[in-house]
Amino acid sequence: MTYRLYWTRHSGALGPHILLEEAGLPYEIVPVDFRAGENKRPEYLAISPMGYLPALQAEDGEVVYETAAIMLHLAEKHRLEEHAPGLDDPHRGAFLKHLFFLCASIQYCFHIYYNPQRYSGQGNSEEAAKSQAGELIFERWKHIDDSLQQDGPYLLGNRYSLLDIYTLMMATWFNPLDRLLTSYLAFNRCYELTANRPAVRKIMQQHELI
Ligand SMILES: N[C@@H](CCC(=O)N[C@@H](CS)C(=O)NCC(=O)O)C(=O)O
Repeated sequence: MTYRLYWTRHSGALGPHILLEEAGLPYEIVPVDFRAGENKRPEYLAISPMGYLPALQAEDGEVVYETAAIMLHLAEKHRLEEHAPGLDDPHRGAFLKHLFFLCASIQYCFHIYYNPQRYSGQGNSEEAAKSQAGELIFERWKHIDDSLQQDGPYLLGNRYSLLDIYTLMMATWFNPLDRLLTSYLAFNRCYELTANRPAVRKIMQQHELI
């Protein structure tokens, strides 16, 4: 079974890409250049109706989109308990809390940051929407850093998981990344530990991030 990962460099494809690599699952990359509008072509909309990247397709044709859903789906389907605590695992509640916080409270701000024209509305400037989204992300990152200070070095304490991949992925979208790394030191440690894992380094190189 070979997965197809609909992919573009330095996007939400980074997280699923790292997870596929770390888990040693067979996959192929299908490049879709959203910067060139390829994600709005009918062929791609048939796979991901909002035109969002990434999307994951299994050999039987099943498609999963939404970054967090793809990662959770892969982890559960392939029993990657290291990456996603199972139903009876004492870390399950903390895992879900962090995962939903990352995608529902932070990732959507990145969507505004990178697409301010969709959110600014009449009479409001795109620049204001973008700047407000960037500051919200920065403020909310404190919650990640606080959690890591209380119980680090990873989001589940001593246990590395897909949450750390997800956090690293979103951090690479922050401009400038150094502002997060120098303001939030517990996060800085988690980022370094995660970024130095061989599979993570390999995929970050492929996304031209290092
Ligand atoms: N909630 C979606 C957001 C996906 C998203 O915004 N992807 C960006 C790339 S990182 C994209 O496809 N942008 C093109 C567009 O919005 O038209 C997810 O988590 O997958």
